[in-house]
Parts: sequence; structure tokens; C-alpha cells
Amino acid sequence: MTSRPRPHASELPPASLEGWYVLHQSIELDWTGLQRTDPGEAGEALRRFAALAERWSAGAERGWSGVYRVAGSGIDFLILHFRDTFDRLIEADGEMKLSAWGDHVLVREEYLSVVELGLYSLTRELSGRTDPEDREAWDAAVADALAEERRKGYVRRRLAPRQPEHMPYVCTYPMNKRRNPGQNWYTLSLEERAELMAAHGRLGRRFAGRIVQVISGSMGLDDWEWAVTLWAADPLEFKAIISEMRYDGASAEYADFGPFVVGKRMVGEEIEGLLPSVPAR
Ligand code: 76R
Repeated sequence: MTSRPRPHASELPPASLEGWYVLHQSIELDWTGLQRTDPGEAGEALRRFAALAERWSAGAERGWSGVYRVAGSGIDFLILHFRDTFDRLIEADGEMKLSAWGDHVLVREEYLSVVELGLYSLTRELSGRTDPEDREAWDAAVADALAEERRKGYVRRRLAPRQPEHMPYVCTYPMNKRRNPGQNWYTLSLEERAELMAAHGRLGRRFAGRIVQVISGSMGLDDWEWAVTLWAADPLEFKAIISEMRYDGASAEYADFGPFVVGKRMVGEEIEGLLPSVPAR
């Protein structure tokens, strides 16, 4: 018997709230170029970049950027930019690329997304009270519920994430939910997705205090569907949470992952201190 694709009605997406825009930049130092550059000039460019990085870390109201030293992945640094508007994200990007230091680095990968809270349990609850087929009533109910969510302090804090000082390590990777025949996240009912995400959330909350996670959505913004960004006080926490989640339904059945990048946040003096190692190479 040949199996034919089953026709299906469109499923209900979860309502979501969006927060800060995010740009992940994977950066390599232009070592060869640096060796040919006058050390005084390169040193000055690096000092100015370190000062910029300090400024980026400090201004936290409308966003911030962090510079991380990376081990592996064929790159030297990750820069993570969070900004409250897309326009300010472009500005931050330009500040780095157009600076004198921008002449000494090679940007290898960039990833654009926006912090996203997927509100599965809320959407499920609403669909019990309001008929999603009644577009007008549904849109109004969703808008009301989202406005109420946005008033909550802890929701606002998650939409504008800060890296805890005692968690200097970062782990980040892009992620998709599968769209395979017989294993398609996007044709599961809201009920099934809400169940899987509730179990995912329960597992995630067991890591409270050990991992801070930022999920940023990139449908329509970049090549994958989400970026996952984790911070921890110990890089082994990344291995622990990601291993556990691999066995949990939502990831085990439905998740595909892109390349992982792991690094440690640098402070200004560490950035400035980088250069003495350059001429020695
Ligand atoms: O409401 C709830 O109970 C669940 C809250 C929640 C959602 C909606 C949540 C909690 N996540 C959600 C959505 Mn998550 N998350 C990941 C990864 O490596 C892997 O296997 C997956 C990568 C990690 C490590 C992680 C951690 N999460 C999502 C989504 C969007 C899905 C969609 O919309 O269809 C993705 C792609 C995703 C992936 N998640 C948590 C965590 C942790 C630690 C928590 C608990 C956080 C907390 O309660 O503060």
C-alpha cells in the first residue's frame, strides 16, 4: 500500500511575546594581517575596542553586548548583541565593524533572532474559552492575554535578558523542530505540542539556578528557527542539560541542532591584554 500524505487543517501556533533583538557574531582574529600591522597601531585599535566593549557591557537599559573568548569552533571570539530595536542592533554591529579593530577581524558567521517567549500553556487555556475559528474574538483574546503577560515583572525580565555575573560561560547553537513525514512538529495539535513543551519546561526548571537560558526566534530572520543561548557558572552544566534534554520527548523526537559555540565572557582588561600574544606568534 502506498501511503499518501494526510490532508490536515492548519494547526494553532502558540501565542508569543518578543523582546530584545539578538545578533550572534562568530569572529576570527586576522592573525596574519595583525603580524603585518604596526604593533602600536594595532594596540591602539584594540584599546579602543576594549573601551567600546566596556561601554557595551554597561548600558543595560536598552540592551548590551558581550565579548566571549571561544575554545574550538575554528573561531576566536563570539560577540553577542542584545538591543531593544532592530535599528539599534544595526548600530551596534556597525560600531564593531567600522571601528579600527574591525580591520583586524574576520566575521565568520552571524545569526539574527529576537528573544521569544512561546506561550503554549496560555494558548491552550485560551483555546478552551474562545473559539480560535472565530478570528475576531480569538485575536482580541490573544491580544488581551499578551498585554497582561507583558505587565508581569518576570516576563519583562525574560524579554530583556541579562547575563548573571557569576555565570561567565556561554553555549549557543541554532535549532529547528522537525518537519519529517510522520515526525512533523508543525502538524501536531496544539494539545500535543503544549504537553511536550510542558514536560520540556519541567525538565528545564530542574536546572534553575544552574543554567540561564534565552530562546530567541528566527523564523523569517535567519536560516534556522531558533537560537538557544545558555549561560552557566561551569561549562559542564551545558553538557548536563543538553544531554538530559536529548532524551526528553520535545527534543528526542522533534529537535535538530546546528553548530555549537562555547566560550567565556571577557572583561575590558582581558581584551586589552590579548595583543602581546600576537607578535610572539
Ligand atoms: O511554560 C513552560 O513550562 C515551558 C517554558 C519553556 C518554553 C515555552 C521553556 C523552558 N522552553 C520553551 C520553549 Mn526551552 N530550551 C530549549 C533548549 O538542547 C535542547 O534539547 C533544546 C535547546 C534548551 C536547553 C532549553 C532550556 N525551548 C523552547 C523552544 C521553542 C519551542 C516552540 O515554540 O515550539 C525551544 C526551541 C527551546 C529549546 N527551556 C525551558 C529550557 C529551560 C532551562 C527551561 C526552563 C526555564 C525556566 O523555567 O526558567
